Amino acid sequence: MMADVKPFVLDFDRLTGFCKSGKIQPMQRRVSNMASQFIDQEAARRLMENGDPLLYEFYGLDLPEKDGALQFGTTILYPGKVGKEYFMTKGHFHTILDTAEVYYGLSGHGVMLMETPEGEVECKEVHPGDALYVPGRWAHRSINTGDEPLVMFFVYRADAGHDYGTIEKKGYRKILVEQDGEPVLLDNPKWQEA
Ligand code: S6P
Ligand code: ZN
Repeated sequence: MMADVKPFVLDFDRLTGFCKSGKIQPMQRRVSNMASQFIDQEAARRLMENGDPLLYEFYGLDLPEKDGALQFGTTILYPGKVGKEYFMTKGHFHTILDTAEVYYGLSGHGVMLMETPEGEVECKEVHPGDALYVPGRWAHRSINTGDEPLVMFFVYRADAGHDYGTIEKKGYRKILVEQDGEPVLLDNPKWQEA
């Protein structure tokens, strides 16, 4: 199978993150795709009734999920808030838990909120030109704290897989909300031990 993959080039715009030739199309996630993750359920409901805004888009490739292969693409996370909580990605552990990922900031700025199954939490800012290493075992969620799209390139082991269920059930331990115009990390009141 791997032998069938020939070298190829994809033309990601280095500011917008979009594939300029349109050779591949991004996946899209709206408020309704992850409404239960937000703290302010009333704000989420209002947004869904008012156009259900696009939170983010990201590219994935149709490559064999083999441990010798890599998966890569861009994430384009729009600015905005649900209540006081910034627009964010769903977030996930990798199914093969101990598989790492690298993100590279292209434009905009925000943070990557990460946590381990044991409860260690890290929050790292990403600006254009920053390369962020997400070690294996760390769940990762991108959060846009700015007022323009946060665009990042990512690459990870192609067979890593995505465990969304753990985050969907338990939530993240921390949330990032705006207080007096600044991002503040708080305990997630909805977080539950499994
Ligand atoms: C995949 C990588 C990214 C995310 C993308 C969307 O391992 O971390 O491609 O898939 O940023 O986030 P999420 O949490 O909806 O997959
Ligand atoms: Zn990942």
